[in-house]
Amino acid sequence: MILNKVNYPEDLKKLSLDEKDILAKEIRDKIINTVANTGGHLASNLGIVELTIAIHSIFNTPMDKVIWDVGHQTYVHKMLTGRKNKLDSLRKYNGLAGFPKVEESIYDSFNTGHSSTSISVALGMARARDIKKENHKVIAVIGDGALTGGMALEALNDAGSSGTNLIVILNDNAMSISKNVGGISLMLSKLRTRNLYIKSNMKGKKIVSKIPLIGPKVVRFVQKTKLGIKHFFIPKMYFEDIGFRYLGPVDGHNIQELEKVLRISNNLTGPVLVHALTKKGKGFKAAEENPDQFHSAPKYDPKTGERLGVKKQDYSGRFGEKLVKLAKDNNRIVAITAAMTDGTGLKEFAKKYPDRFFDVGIAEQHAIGLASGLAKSGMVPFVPIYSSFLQRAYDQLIHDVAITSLPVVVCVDRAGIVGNDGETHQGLLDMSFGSTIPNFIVMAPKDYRELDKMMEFAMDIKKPVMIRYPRGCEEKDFRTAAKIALGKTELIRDGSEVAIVAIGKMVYRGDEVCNKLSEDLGIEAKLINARFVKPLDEFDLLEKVKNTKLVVTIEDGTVINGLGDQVERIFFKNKVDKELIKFAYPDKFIKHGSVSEIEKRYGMDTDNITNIIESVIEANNNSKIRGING
Ligand SMILES: Cc1ncc(C[n+]2csc(CCOP(=O)(O)OP(=O)(O)O)c2C)c(N)n1
Repeated sequence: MILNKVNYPEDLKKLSLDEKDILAKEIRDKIINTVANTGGHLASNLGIVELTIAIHSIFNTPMDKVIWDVGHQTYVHKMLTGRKNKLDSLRKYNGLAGFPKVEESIYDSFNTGHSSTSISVALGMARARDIKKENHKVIAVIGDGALTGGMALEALNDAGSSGTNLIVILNDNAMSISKNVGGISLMLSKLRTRNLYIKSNMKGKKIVSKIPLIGPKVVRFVQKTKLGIKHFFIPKMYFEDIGFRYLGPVDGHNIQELEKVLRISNNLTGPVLVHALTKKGKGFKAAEENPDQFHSAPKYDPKTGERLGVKKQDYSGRFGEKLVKLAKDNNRIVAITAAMTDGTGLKEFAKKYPDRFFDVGIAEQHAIGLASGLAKSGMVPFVPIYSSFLQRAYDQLIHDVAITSLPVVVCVDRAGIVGNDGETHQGLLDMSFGSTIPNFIVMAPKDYRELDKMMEFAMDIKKPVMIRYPRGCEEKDFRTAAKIALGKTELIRDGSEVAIVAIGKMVYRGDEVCNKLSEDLGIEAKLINARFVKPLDEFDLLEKVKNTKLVVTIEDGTVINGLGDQVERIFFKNKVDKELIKFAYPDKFIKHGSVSEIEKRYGMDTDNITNIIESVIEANNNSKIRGING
């Protein structure tokens, strides 16, 4: 095996081109077999094998800095930079991260996870290098999907006119998670045919020149206007017009060609864009045929590609199903996605109502801006965005939606701990930042039925609303369908000793804790479903907890400014003297691992919550007894 001989880029540099081709196959096999067990971003990694080999063959990493956009395509890079023997631990607790991490390797120059950041970061590093009079290369590797993001376009705009030495490698597979969309994608698809155009042009010239009398004239005319035609047919001019030297397109699976073009880029000065054409899922039939399904793959059979485990309906699926139902009776409902049609459950909506569906590319800011324009003009936009990606659009939520109090329904998918994708993908901040925005209503359902109710409520209330729900399935159907009233909580279980106020999926955790308290100590605890983080009806909450001295909050978010803090503020404002324990995640970035491992690590599991409540109750009882006994 060639792979056995390769641990670091210097080993790669000793290989012949033939050996590198064999290595590419071995890397693919290893990734296919490993990701079958760990799950992960299979298709993007299979598509970038040769390009990664070429990058590490030509550039002098880690002196030269490579910034991987999104960072989901770095499994090959990790294998070639000293981590191939740890690949089995990918995305697992204490294992290799699924994204670049500076704390994991000196070959990871920058942490990524969200899309479209690489060119900005690379330009920053290049400018710092120039100021410090250093002499290394900075390379941004960005996909055509990520290039649709506003931040990437802002960076191209800045970099192009900067004159700074910077190499942008565009890994163009014509796919975002699903098929790429938008004008940039159209421009790239014209560029992809560039070689074909030149070839067919030559062929055409030969044929036309053979036509008697008019033939030569036509050829002369074509030659005279060639520049204009070139502008028309070959829009490489886009990159050149904004200040980049454009190299390509090059076959992204031909290591020899790639090395040739990267060598040229390495010797040029100023900003350079290398355009590589790749195939997502390359070398694994199932992934080539369904690259979207293997973008972020669950476990699968490495021989057949059959996905293992039957996929039950999850929150995103339920959201999509309900939206289709609502849209049937309300033709003002529109849906917007930022390149996540499938992930957010909008596939069916897109099929049923193509005129009311908008995929805007990886453009969360624009998605919210677009929604506000639609809302101002009488539409009812539903915009499902993953919690961590919604962070991008904080200002649009404030400036475009909330200040005018427009009826935009932001559906915050993957809220809370998401698990294996780690820090960049955990959805822990949305309740906290959502609550800071005046006019926004922030709510979370405990199960699917309540999600349906909240969507109806949001559609009717005509105000800015966020509804947050977690990754995965409901844990329990609580079978309550009490009407939603603004700010009002819902009593799920009655009790006396302790009141547990929980929100979203943590209502189930509260339910488990109640069961355990009952089993362990024979205590009946009160369980209150908060439903709202904001507004929280003070009178309603105080009334529900008035008979319990101990109040516990449980939420799947940061402890800063979440449900617990809202409850504490209400107690403080109303001078209510109660003991409050807040269960939430600390003010930290939380690494990758399974959801249950993370919950345990941060004391958010049923056993820990119950133990703490029990110890407080016991301590209080003892102190009471001590008090009685003097
Ligand atoms: C801000 C943000 N929004 C959405 C995503 C989810 N996401 C991860 S990869 C991806 C598609 C990236 O496409 P591309 O850059 O072409 O890379 P490819 O996987 O095709 O190689 C998307 C939408 C993200 N990571 N960041």
